[in-house]
Amino acid sequence: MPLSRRELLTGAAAGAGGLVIGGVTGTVIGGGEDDGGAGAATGLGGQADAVAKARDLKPEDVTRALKTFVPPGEHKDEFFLFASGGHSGQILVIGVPSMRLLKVIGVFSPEPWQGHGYGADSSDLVIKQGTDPKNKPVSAARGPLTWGDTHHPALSETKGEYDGRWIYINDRANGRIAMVDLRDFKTKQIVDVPNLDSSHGGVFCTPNSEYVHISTMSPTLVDPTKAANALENFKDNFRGYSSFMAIDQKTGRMDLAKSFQIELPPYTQDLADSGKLASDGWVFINSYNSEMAAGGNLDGGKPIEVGASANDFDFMHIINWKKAETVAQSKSKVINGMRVIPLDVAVSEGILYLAPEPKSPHGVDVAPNGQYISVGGKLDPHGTIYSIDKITTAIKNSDFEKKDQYGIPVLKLDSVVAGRVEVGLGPLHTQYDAEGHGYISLFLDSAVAKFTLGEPYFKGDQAFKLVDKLPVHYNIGHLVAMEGDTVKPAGKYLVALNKWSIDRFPVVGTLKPQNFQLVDLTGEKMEILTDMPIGIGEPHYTQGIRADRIKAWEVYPVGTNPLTMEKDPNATAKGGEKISRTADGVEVWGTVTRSQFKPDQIRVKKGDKVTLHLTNIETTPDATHGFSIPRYNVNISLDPGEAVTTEFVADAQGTFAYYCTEFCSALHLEMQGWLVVS
Ligand code: K7E
Ligand code: CUA
Repeated sequence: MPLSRRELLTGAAAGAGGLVIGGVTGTVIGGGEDDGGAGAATGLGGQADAVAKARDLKPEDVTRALKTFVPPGEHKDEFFLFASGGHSGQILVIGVPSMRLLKVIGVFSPEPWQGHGYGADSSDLVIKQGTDPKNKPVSAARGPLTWGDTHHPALSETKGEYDGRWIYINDRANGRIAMVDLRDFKTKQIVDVPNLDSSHGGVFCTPNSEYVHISTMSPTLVDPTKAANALENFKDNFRGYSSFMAIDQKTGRMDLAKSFQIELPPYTQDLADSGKLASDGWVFINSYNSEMAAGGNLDGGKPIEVGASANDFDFMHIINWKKAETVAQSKSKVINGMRVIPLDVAVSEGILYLAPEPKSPHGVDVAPNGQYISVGGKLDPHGTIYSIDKITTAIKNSDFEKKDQYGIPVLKLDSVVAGRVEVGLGPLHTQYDAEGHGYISLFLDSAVAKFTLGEPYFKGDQAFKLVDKLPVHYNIGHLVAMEGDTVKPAGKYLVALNKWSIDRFPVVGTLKPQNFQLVDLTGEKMEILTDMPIGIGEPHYTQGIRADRIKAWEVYPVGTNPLTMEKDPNATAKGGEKISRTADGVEVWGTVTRSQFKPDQIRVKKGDKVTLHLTNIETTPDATHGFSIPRYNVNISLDPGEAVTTEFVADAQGTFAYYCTEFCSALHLEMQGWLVVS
C-alpha cells in the first residue's frame, strides 16, 4: 500500500527507519528490515494497532500522538512556551510539542511551593517593592498588592532573536512589570511603573534588550485630587504613557533612573510591538476608544462599549524611540520619579505620529523583516498590513491627513497601508513564520487564518492573500508561532490560546478551563495536534522559545542569595551554625541538609525579633528542602545551594514544630525542629 504524505511525515517524526503508524485505514506498517532504530522490533506494530483499536483512536489520532509524544525520561520538547497565567499572576512554562506543564513561576502572587512571598526575604522584598506608595498614593491606603493579571510576556533579545536571559511580564490590573531571571526561573524585580495605573500589551523588548516597553491601558488620571469631575472632562484630565524601562545588561533589572516615558493622548493604548531590522528604532502601539468614552449608562449616557466604537478609525501610535531616547535627556520633565517627554515636545521633535486603524483595533505585530506591521480590527473582517517604508516616506513628505485634537500629525491611511487581507471575523493578533506567512487569530470566527505578506516574500497577486483557515475551539485570543515575533521565526508549531473550551473537556464545575491548542504548521494545511486545558487563570500572550536557548542552573553555587544571585553574606557553612542574642531578639545561622535542620531547637522570648539565616548546603540537583513554621505563616523553599533569611516577631507563645515540606529523603519525616517561644 502506498504511503500518504502524512504517513511519510509521521515516519519522519518517528525517526528514520522507525515505525510508521497511521494511514487512512489505520493499518500498522512495520519498519524496514534494515533499520537499527530502537523502536523497530518486529511485532510492536501489531501491539500499537491493538492499542489504537482498544482506545478507539482514529488513524489521525495515532499520527498526532506520535507527533507530540515524549518517551518517559527523554527531553524531546524542542520549544518552551512562556505563557502568562492571567489572573494567577504567574508565568506558566510548557513544553512543545508535548504540551506538558513544566513549571509555574510565581511572579505577582504569592506561590506556596516556591515559598514565593511566605517569609523568604528574597521574594517578600520583591513583592513588597512591587507596590510603591510614593508614586501611587492609593497603595499607601490599600497596602501591598498580592496579585496581578499577567498578560504579555517579553523574552529578552539580542539582535532581534531570543537570548534566553530574562523574561518580563506586565500586570494588566495595576500597571506594573516584573522581571524573571531565566537562570533560576525566579522573579527578581517588580516595578510599580510611575504614572501607569494600568497596563496592557505594551510589553516587548527592543531588539537588543536596551529597553522593555510598557504603556498604559486605561489612561491615567494625572492629578488624583481632581477625581470628582475627572470623567466629565476626560480629554484634559487623563493621559496615556509609553514607558521605556532601561534594562541593566548585567542583571536584567529595570533601572528607573535611566528609563523614560512619552506622554500620549488618553486614547486607550492597547497592544504594542517593537520595530526590528527595517523598522529598528520605531515602536508601534495600537489604540482604541479614541472617542474617549467614559460611560454613564445608568444616567442615560452611552455605555462605554458603544461610545468607544463610534468612530470608523482609531489610531496606531508610531514612535521613534531612538530619537526619544536623546530627547529624554534634555527636554523631559520628571513626574513621580520618571523622566517624561511631554506630548507637545514629542510632536515638535518628530517622535510621535498617528495612523488610522480600522474599527476596534486590537493587536499590532511586526513581521520578521521589520517591513510589515499587521493590525487586526475586531469589527473589520480584514487584517490591515502597514509598511514601514511607506510610513517613513509619508513622514518625510508630511503626507498628513490632519492633526488629531492634541496636535499629533495623522498619516493618510492609503499612504501607509501595503495591503489588506480579508481574513474573517474578529481578527486580533498576528504571528509569523520564516517564509513570509502571517497567522492571524479570529476571535469571532474561532479560527486561525494564514495569509501571505508582500515583497520580498510574495509578489503580485500572490501577496496579501488568505491561503488557509483552521477552526479552533473556541474564541481564540492570542496565538503564538515558535519564535514567531523574532527576526528568525522557527515555524513548525503554533499554539492557539482559546478563551472558551465549552465541550472540549470533562465538566469540572462551572468555571471552565482555557484551551491551548497545538497546531502543526509543517503541512500544507494547518492541523490541530492536541488540546491542553489551562485551569489556573486566563493566559493572554505567550512566547515560544527554542529549548536549547535556555541555560538554566540546576543548583546554586552553595550560599547563593537568589535576589542578588551572589553569595549571601550570611550564608552558613557546615560547622558554622550558631544562635546569638541581639539587642531586640535572636539571630540564627543555620544549615539545612538531608535530613536535618541545624539547629533543631531555637529558644526565644515572646516579643523577640527572630532573624533566621538558613543555607541549604546540598550540591545535588533536586535536593530541595522546605522550611515551614506553623501558625507564623512562614513557608520557604530552599533549593540546593540557596541561602535565605526570614525575619519575624515571635509574638505568639508556645512550641512550634518547624518541618521540612519537601519529601527529601528516607528521614524526611524526621527533618524537623522546635521553635520555643516562652
Ligand atoms: Cu488580546 Cu491582553 Cu494581549 Cu488578551 S490581549 S487576547
Ligand atoms: Cu528535607 Cu524533607
